[in-house]
Amino acid sequence: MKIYFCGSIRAGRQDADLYLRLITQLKTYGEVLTEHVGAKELENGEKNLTDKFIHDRDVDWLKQCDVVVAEVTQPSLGVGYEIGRAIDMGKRILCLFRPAPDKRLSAMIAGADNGSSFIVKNYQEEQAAQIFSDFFK
Ligand code: 6IA
Repeated sequence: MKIYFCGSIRAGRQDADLYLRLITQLKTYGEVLTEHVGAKELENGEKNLTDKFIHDRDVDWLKQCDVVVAEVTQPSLGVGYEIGRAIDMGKRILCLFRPAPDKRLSAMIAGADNGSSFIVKNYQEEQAAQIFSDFFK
């Protein structure tokens, strides 16, 4: 099982620690291709990559993956782009959103839920383990 995890990078790193904890759980279900999304400091090597290299490598990983798991609470153009491309590739997708009074999920993500191949879950972190267990069974 190859898992492509999406989370905000340039759109803001305030949830990076949460991404790392979610990735740690996901690793019990398969190989996470995008572990760097949860990295505390993006490694120096990563910083020297060109945008074209990052884009092409990530699209290649998207093509290879079996499922996409996206933490969508912090809105990110890159994550939205990855989700759109993944839908087009016919991937199974799980989007996780932490509701808050000042946050509303884009209708283009919330409205894409179809109950099977595209799932959107409002959640709190302590519910993630059960959500993953249901999604991967
Ligand atoms: O628009 P964003 O930067 O928030 O997009 C985040 C999403 O795009 C993530 O889910 C990643 O899969 C992908 N992505 C964006 N930037 C990178 C990156 N390096 N390396 C790998 N994947 C990326 C950027 C490093 C740079 C900030 C120094």
